[in-house]
Amino acid sequence: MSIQKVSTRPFKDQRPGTSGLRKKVTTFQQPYYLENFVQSIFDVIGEIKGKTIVLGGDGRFYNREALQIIIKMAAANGIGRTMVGLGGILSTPAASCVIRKHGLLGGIILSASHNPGGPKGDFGVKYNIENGGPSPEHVTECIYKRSLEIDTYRFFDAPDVDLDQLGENRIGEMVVEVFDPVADYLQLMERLFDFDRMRGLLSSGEFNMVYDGMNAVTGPYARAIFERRLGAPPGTVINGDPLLDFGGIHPDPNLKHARELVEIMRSENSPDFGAASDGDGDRNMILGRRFFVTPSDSLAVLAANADLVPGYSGGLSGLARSMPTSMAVDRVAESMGIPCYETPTGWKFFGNLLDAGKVTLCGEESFGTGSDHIREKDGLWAVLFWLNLLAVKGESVERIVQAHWRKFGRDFYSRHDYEGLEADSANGLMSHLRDSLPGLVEKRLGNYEVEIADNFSYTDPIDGSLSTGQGIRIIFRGASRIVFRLSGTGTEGATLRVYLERYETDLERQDQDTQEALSDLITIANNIAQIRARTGREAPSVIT
Ligand code: G16
Repeated sequence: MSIQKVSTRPFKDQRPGTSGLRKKVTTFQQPYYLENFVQSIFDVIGEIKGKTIVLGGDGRFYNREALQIIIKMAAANGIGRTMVGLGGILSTPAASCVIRKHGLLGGIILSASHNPGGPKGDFGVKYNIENGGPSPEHVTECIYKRSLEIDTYRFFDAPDVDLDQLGENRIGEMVVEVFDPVADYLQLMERLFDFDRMRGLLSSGEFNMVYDGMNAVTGPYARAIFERRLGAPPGTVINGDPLLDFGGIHPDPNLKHARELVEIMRSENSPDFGAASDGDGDRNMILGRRFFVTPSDSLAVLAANADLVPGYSGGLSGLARSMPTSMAVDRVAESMGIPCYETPTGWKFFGNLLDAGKVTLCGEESFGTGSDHIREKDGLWAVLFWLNLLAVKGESVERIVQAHWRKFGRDFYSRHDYEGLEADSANGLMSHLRDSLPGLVEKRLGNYEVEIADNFSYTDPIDGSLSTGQGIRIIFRGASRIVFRLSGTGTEGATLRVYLERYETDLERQDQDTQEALSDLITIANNIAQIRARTGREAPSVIT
């Protein structure tokens, strides 16, 4: 066993995106690729000697191999203790929970989130800092800069650690602790939610639920929580074993990819409540019987009813949403007399607000919801929040949402994704939009009058940092909007996201079909962005 210093050369493509470095598995398998990025992390995060970090991933292909490499690099870099989830499993929210609970230096999470897995799928590495949240931009920028100049990495040449046995191992001076990745997280959930009440609901015989783990990381957590702790019958959790390729499922909990769950919830005898989470467990989708709750509505409903849940009954300090998320939650904040912050896309932008105690709940249209309990969005937390509400209110998911619309108005909302576009045409479309902005203000487009047309920028209220170019906003009078931005998480070509929102207070018109309600805005979006002409696409690849 010995420490080696290995000579290497930089790769030029290791700039972290919206959520860490995400690339094809085959890219990560190139010699030194993973090593360079991990060494770049260790090189820039400050004093690491003797400190503790947590490691784990969503169980996808290359998870175990990457963990063994990172463990040995951690030992060679002087880390004192590395905690690794049993079987290499650790959900993103659980990683955040463990970092905070044990006061760790940080953690490395291996996941490409909702992107497909397997030998031809995607892989990813993300570094979370001591507050449990994703590295802020200035840290990811340092990691990237370091990755451009790196010429050596450190590696401890030692046998692999057995990741399937709980307990302590040693590599050189470093202790490797293989720990139960569910325990701390479950304890935190027990503090926030009324487990007795939820248990009562699930054992009443009058209520049933189904949870889809999408063969990804949340299966073991969901079985422990819903089936063992809350007494739901075995089989409540479907696709509950983390598999290397997620069993061929694209682990993105939306209406297209969570097909099995969606079919169950549309069937004649559907359960009362359905939910799913993504590859690494930070996203959530909420369904009632033949009823889909948009993530934007979900955030607004949770905020409006937070006083019914023990962890939030003391009140909310503020709310936050990412810019493309619907404005439904803004109205809840207004009615409560608390602030609502609008941040760029990316959970890292909530970090400072949460740390400063300015925000209690926050969320994004991209199926992410969370609170100040950790510094990541949290899929199972959102499902438990809903379950707790259902147990207290004794009403169906649909009724709860419809009552919300009656009180606050409804934000018809949809996202149209054009995936796998040629980067040049996607960039051309965005630059055409940027050029068109000045001419759009005050213009009438069909029945809509443009109030604001800009490229969103954000000044962090806590540290004053400025983030520009965060998406094109066309805001119409009467609180309807179209937003355009390019995805920061894809690994193939470019993905254009078009976010459409129309606010409706007329009760008679709140029952329309969403796409129909948005049809005028869809036409306007196509026209101003010249989507067909510039991308050659007749229709979006995914509509959520
Ligand atoms: C990541 C971030 C989210 C963000 C999403 C946006 O999600 O953590 O905060 O909303 O990306 O993705 P895109 O840039 O493709 O629109 P995840 O679940 O992939 O970590």
